Amino acid sequence: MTVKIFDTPDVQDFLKTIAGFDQAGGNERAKQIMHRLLSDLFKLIDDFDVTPEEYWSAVSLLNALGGQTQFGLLSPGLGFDHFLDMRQDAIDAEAKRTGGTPRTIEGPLYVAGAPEAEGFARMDDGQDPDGETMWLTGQVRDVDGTPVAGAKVEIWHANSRGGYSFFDPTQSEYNLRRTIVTDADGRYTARSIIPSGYGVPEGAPTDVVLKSLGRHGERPAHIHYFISAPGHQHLTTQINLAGDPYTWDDFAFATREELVVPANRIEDQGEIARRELDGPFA
Ligand code: MBD
Ligand code: FE
Repeated sequence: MTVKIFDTPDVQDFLKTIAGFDQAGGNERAKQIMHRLLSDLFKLIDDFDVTPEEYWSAVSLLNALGGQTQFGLLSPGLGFDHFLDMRQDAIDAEAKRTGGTPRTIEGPLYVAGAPEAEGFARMDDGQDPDGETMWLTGQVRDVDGTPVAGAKVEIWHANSRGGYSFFDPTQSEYNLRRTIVTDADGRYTARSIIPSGYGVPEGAPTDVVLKSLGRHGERPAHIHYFISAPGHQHLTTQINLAGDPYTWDDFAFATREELVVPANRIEDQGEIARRELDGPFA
């Protein structure tokens, strides 16, 4: 036997009271949003006949997520981050802000305050025994194609085991995190190591949620970017290294066709030696 009480005056009045509708203080937008959120959840409990046991197990899961600061990790897995980007894309399209590299999600692993360099930076600390050297070079251009000198390029990525400094205690501070200011031609170069894909920690609360949906928590190998310059819109994006089995099966839904880039293996021993000696390379 099931009961449905959501539409009763008692429940509807109760929702207004909880959301502070009869109180003078507080914030009007907070009241409206909380009222809608609780209404939707109360209705869900009614519609699905959610049991007290199910409700308290959800509370326990939320506590575990919060206790391990994993709301920010589950969020892209539940598509919120990408949905916010889809909305931002629509806002840009409406304002006729078109062209340029597409945005994609920031993710939960950015850390401010990375070392800053002009034109070139070495990003890795040389401590990853499986780290294979990667040269990363690019040019910041405005939507008309004009190079932007002095643009800030913030780059962060995982190591050969898919771990990020600050979150992976085995890595040194700011390993694989740098801010590079573009040169007179708008160019930047980084020497780093090839990142591996990221996987949500096995058994973590985020993993429990994904498993309950029959989903995995894997991301393809990727490199995060913030690009900023005075007078220009900030860009948050990533590139994906082509050929990863998870390129089109990213648990965080961040892949975009234009952001999948091939990596070319440098075989020429002379060029390898020259790069080792000279660092940046015109
Ligand atoms: C990551 O490295 C990441 O970029 C996202 C979006 C989620 C988890 C780990
Ligand atoms: Fe990432």
